[in-house]
Amino acid sequence: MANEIIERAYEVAKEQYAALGIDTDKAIEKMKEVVISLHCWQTDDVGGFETPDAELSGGGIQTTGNYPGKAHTMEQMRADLEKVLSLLPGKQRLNLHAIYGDFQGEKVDRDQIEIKHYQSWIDWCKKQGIGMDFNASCFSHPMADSGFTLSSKNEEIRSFWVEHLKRCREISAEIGKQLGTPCVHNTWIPDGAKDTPVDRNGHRVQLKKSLDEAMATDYPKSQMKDAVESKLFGIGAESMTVGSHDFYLGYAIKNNKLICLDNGHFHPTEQVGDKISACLQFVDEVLLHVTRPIRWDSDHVVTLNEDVQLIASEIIRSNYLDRVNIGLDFFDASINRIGAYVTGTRAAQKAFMIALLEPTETLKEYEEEGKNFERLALLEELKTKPFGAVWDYYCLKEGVPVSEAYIAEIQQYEKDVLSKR
Ligand code: RNT
Ligand code: ZN
Repeated sequence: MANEIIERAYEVAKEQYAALGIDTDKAIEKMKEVVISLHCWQTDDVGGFETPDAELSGGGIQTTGNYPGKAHTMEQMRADLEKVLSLLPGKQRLNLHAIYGDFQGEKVDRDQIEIKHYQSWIDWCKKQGIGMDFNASCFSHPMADSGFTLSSKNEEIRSFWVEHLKRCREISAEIGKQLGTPCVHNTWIPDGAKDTPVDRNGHRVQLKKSLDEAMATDYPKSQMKDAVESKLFGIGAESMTVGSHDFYLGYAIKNNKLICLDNGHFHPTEQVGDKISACLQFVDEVLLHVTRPIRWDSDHVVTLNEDVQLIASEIIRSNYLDRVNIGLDFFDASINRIGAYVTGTRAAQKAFMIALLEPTETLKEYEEEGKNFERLALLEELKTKPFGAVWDYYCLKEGVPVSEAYIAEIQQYEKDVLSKR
């Protein structure tokens, strides 16, 4: 598309939104505050670098597909991430799992990791000018094979994971310190039961004890922030999840932690968008794992659907951008992974841009006056306003491929780089 057409379309869109009282330039400016943390694990199907060609195993999460070209080494992963960053407008962060350490061919077990194993990632982030988030990896490990980690009744297993978590938090604090932006550390564990357990309580007592032990050290909020991620069920853990939403919401409120809301982790008709303003009455911040569950927590590539739209709109309507940390959590191994990444991230960004182009004040007025037909009608009409022209112009201004132009760039990258792996 010629720049001139993009600019012309933008001018028309600008006038149309102005008629609704919306300043599109301001919306574009506000997109600076929409910082998305890129989950590194879409580049290699949650494999990690502990052993050559490590694969996701256990933990009730699964990737499906074996599309060629996945990242096998740190260099490949960084090249992929750089490609992704070059195709996205706005600012991002990196979200790294502990299994992606720079282990230099050494076998470093999870209870042995140190800051030195992540220094090259910190340096990489510094070079990119981005912040970094971190995650304990409590899956794909023999110590997780029993189905229980931090909630295990086996003391050897439990203390192994407590040590891992302690170290991950310490590493996170150092990451935040070096990069000058707080590192959000997320704890998710797969613990649960395939069949109806009798001692649910026993495991929850263990989990609380483990979290208390692992989080005993306080770090300044300027360096790291803890998040805890709940889940409804996992494959092989269909009957009970120890770290359920009730459990972690309680833990987060009591201990002033962030609650992580992954929109694949609830009953299918529950809306994470609805939970944001509920949780934020009681916790300072939330972390989001934006994903697309299909029939189960399938972690499909995010698309611009109503679930994601509600999440974005709720944040913008309530002016909560500074209390919500936006992360992604999808991993599709059946298509070009870089393409998956860029499409999914752009979809999340688009949802925020649409939210920023809403005449919220007018809608609120209708609502307060009981004019519910008017509210419904305006919400419907907004769906066909020329949002795409604003999005395209934003991409143009940001110097990234506009609209579908990124497809060709990814095809080229596949030809030049991915297909040679
Ligand atoms: C699993 C959780 C968790 C993981 C990542 C890899 O169901 O969503 O966030 O997907 O930590
Ligand atoms: Zn998640």
